[in-house]
Amino acid sequence: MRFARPALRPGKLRMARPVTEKHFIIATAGHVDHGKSALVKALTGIDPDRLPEEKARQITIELGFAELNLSAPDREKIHLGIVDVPGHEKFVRNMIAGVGSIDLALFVVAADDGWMPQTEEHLQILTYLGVKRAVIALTKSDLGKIGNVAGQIRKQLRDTAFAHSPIIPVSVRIGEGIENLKSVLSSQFSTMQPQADAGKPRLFIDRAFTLRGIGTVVTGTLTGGQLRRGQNIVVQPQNFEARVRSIQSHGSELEAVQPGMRTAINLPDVAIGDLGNRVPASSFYSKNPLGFVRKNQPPDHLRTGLRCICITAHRDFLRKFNCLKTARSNPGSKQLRD
Ligand SMILES: Nc1nc2c(ncn2[C@@H]2O[C@H](COP(=O)(O)OP(=O)(O)O)[C@@H](O)[C@H]2O)c(=O)[nH]1
Ligand SMILES: [Mg+2]
Repeated sequence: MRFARPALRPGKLRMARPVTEKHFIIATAGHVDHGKSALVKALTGIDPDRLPEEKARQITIELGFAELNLSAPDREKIHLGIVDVPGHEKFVRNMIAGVGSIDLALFVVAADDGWMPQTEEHLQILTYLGVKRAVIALTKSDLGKIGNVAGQIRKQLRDTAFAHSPIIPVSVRIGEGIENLKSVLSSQFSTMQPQADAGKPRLFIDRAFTLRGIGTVVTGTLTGGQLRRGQNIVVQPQNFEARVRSIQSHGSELEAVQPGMRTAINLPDVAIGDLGNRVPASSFYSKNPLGFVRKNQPPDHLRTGLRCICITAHRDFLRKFNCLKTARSNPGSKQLRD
């Protein structure tokens, strides 16, 4: 969602998109400066870096949003909501918030740099969160080394869910591969079913802010069911009811939104402080917190007493680690708890 602040101001009311259109959400992933935001702009015409600070520093800090309409080979219409995440390790919390409910990762590796620390970290996060599909964009193909880096990517993805994901060389500089990438995305989604409407809408909040004259707005990717204007929802984990005054998706005001759509809702009766001490921090209905642990120092196993950075979509903090069953835990082990 291109949330220049004026979004959610009174807009043209549109009916919900026809149900024949399939909605999916994709998110970028990959190391800082590998061309994620430039690729989103080349695909959609929308610059996902919208904050003045992002422009000044030429770096993505907050989540960015764009949308792309595609036609599947059988002419079915596909609508993609795109979440552009920051690649810098300082902002990995925002990355976690952005990839919470996605259908496919647009995993970016630059031809000049190859596999880098946050390429690896983002792969791990996507794996922890159970993302099963990816398309790999081998960006900056104008800078060469495509064959070498493609081989390196295949090696790194061996034994992961993305082992057989297509690798598409692209360059926004010379315009190479962009149309090919769109057609690969179309064929990926043509075989996928959009999320079913199970009548249980959940919106994991990835951003919340206040607009003057409008009040609190929260955004996220809708899952589980439809949300309608005027409907009452329950804010969790605080567990109170609130009324949805208006709904937008990608800047258009809608009567209703379907699962799998980027969604912004206006909750005029909710003070932003009611949503938690540091938003984005809540979800409607409950949803497991997203989080992982980044080891702060060698060695490569975790052991009781090791200081770790614990990162969730809400915050990060330093903690000493406790292994529940043994004094140390090796990679792949699932027995760790704070
Ligand atoms: N040569 C070349 N440079 C690119 C390409 N795509 C992006 N860049 C440059 O790489 C830098 C980082 O791009 P950006 O999209 O901000 O990377 P992000 O941090 O992954 O979002 C910018 O200076 C872009 O102009 C490309 O295809 N070729
Ligand atoms: Mg960026």
